[in-house]
Amino acid sequence: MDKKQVSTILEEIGTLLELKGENFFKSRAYERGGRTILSLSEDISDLVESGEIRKIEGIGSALADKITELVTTGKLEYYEKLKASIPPGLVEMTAIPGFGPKKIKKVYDALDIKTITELEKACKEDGLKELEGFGKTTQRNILQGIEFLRKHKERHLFHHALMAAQPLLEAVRNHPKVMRAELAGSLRRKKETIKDIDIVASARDKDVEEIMHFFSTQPGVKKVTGKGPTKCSVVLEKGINADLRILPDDKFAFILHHFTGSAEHNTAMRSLAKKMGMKVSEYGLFKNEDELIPCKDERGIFAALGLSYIPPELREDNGEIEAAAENNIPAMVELADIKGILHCHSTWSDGANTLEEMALATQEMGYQYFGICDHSEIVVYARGMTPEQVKEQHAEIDELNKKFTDFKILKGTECDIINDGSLDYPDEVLATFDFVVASVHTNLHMSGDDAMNRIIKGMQNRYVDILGHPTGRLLSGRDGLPLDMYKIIDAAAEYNVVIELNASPHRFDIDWRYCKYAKEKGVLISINPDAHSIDGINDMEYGIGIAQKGWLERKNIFNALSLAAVETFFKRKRA
Ligand code: DGT
Ligand code: CA
Ligand code: ZN
Repeated sequence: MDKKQVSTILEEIGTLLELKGENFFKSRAYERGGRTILSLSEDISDLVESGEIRKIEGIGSALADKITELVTTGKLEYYEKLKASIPPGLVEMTAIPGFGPKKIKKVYDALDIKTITELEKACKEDGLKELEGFGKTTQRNILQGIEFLRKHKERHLFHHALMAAQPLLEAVRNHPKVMRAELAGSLRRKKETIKDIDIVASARDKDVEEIMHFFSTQPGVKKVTGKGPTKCSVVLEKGINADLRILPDDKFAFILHHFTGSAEHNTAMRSLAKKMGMKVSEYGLFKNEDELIPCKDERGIFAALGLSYIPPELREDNGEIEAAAENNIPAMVELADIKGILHCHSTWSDGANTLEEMALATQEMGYQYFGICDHSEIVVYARGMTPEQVKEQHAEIDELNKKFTDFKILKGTECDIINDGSLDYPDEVLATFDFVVASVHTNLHMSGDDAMNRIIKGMQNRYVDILGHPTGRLLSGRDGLPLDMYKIIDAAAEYNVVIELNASPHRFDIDWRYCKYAKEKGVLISINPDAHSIDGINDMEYGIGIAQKGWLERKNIFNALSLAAVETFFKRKRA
C-alpha cells in the first residue's frame, strides 16, 4: 500500500468517526495524520519497517499502529469494523457538496434519514425545517448538491481513472501472448473526467480466452460484468468500469483509433473517408467497397486519408482534421518546457509542507523558480494570512534566497477577489509581493452578471498578474461561477493578465475548451499546480495534458518563460 492509499484511508476514518459523533479531536487527528503521510518525502514502507513512523510529529502511537497494519497487511481491521457500523448511505451523503458529516449526523439522529433518496424527499417536502440551521435555503442547497452529484456520479476524476488503469494496462502488456496493448477512450484523450476505462490489445484468436481470464482475475477487479469473443468488461474496486478488447494484430490500428474516439472525431473521419471514396470504422479502412487498406498503426490510417498524425488529446472534432490536412498540427507544450512553478501553498496557510521544503523540492525537480502563493486573509478556513504574517513570510524568503544560486523563491500571494471585485489586500500590501494571483474561493453561487463584474473588476487591479482558477469549479463538487469565458479572455487580453490553467485534477480550470481562443487572443496561460504538499507539484503532468488538449504550445505558456522574463513581466505590469 502506498502513501496515497494510506492517507485516503486515514482521512476516511476521520470522516467515519465524525459521522459517529466521536470526539472532534480524535477525528481531526486521523484527517491530519492522512495529510501528514502525504507530505512525507520518505518511502512509507521504509518508515514502517524501521519504526521511524513512530517518531513523526503529528502521528501518535494509535495512528502509527494502524499505519503499520495497513502497510504490512494491506488491510485494517479497525477501519473495516468502523465502516460496517455506519449505514453506507451516510457515507454516500458526504459526497454531496456542502453537506458535511456534522449535518449528516444531525439529520440522521433527528429524522432517521439514512439514504440520499430519503434526504432528497425530505428536502422537497420541507421536512427538515424543524431542525435548527436547515431552513429553506439550506434545503435548496442540499437539493442542488444532490443534482450535481447525480450529474457527475457516472464520471471519475482523470487521475483516479488513470491510477486504476495503469496497473491493468501494464499487466496486459506483460502477458507473453499479448502483442500490443494501449489505453483508448477518454483516458487516452486526457479528458478531465472519465466514464470508463477502455483498453485495446492484439493477440492471436486462440489466445484471447486465456488473456481475458488473466485480465479478469487481476488484483483490483471486483466483478466481471460481461465476456464476449472480443470483449471483456469488469468493475474495479473503486467502482470504475473497464473494458478490454482483443483482436488480431492486423486489426489493432483500427480498433485503437476507433475506441480512442472521440465519437465526434470518428464521425468527422468517416465523412472525410466517404468524400475520398473510402470507408473507415473499427473493422478497417476500405476502398472500392470492401478492399482492405492494411495499416500497421494509426499513422497509417491518417496518412491514407491525406492527414498528418493527430495526437489523441486533439481528437475532439475541434479543427484537428482540417489542421492535419494542411500539415499544421502544432507541437504542443511538454513538461520539459516548463521553467518554474507558480501558485503553491505552504504551512504559512493551508499547505502540508513548509515553504523551505516546497522550494527545495521544486529546485530538486530542476525548475528555476518557485512562486509561493499562500492564501489571503478572508479565506479563514484555509488559514489565510494577515498583512503582519505576510511581512514575516517575506523575511523568511529573503533569508532562504541568500542560500540559492540559479534558483529563486518569488514572493507571491493567492489573493481573493471579494464579492464587489476588490482585492482582499489593499494595494500597499499587494505592492510588497513580486506577483499576485487573484482568485475566488467564497460566494461561488453568484449570478452571471455579478460574477462577471466581480472577476473583471479584479483583473483591472494593476497588481494582478494571474487570474487563478477562474470559475472556482471543483470537478467532483461544484460548478463554479457561471462566467462567459470568452469575455473573461477578452478582458485578460485588454488588461494584460495571464490566465491560470490550474493543474489539480480536481479543478482543471480554465477549461481546455477555451484555451484555443486564449491562444488566438494572445493571452498567456500559466500552468500552476496549486500544490498543498510536495506531492501536489506532480499534478503539473496532468495540467500539461489538459494544455495539450487545449492546443497550447510552449510559446503560449507563461511559466515556460525564464526567471528573468517572468520577473520583467511582473515589473512592467505594475509600472
Ligand atoms: P467516456 O464517456 O469518458 O468513457 O468517453 P469515451 O470517449 O471513452 O467513450 P466510450 O467509452 O463510450 O467509447 C469509447 C470510444 O468508442 C469513443 O470515444 C468513440 C467510440 N465510440 C463509441 N460509441 C460510438 C458511436 O456511437 N459512434 C462512433 N463514431 N464512435 C463511437
Ligand atoms: Ca471510455
Ligand atoms: Zn491555491
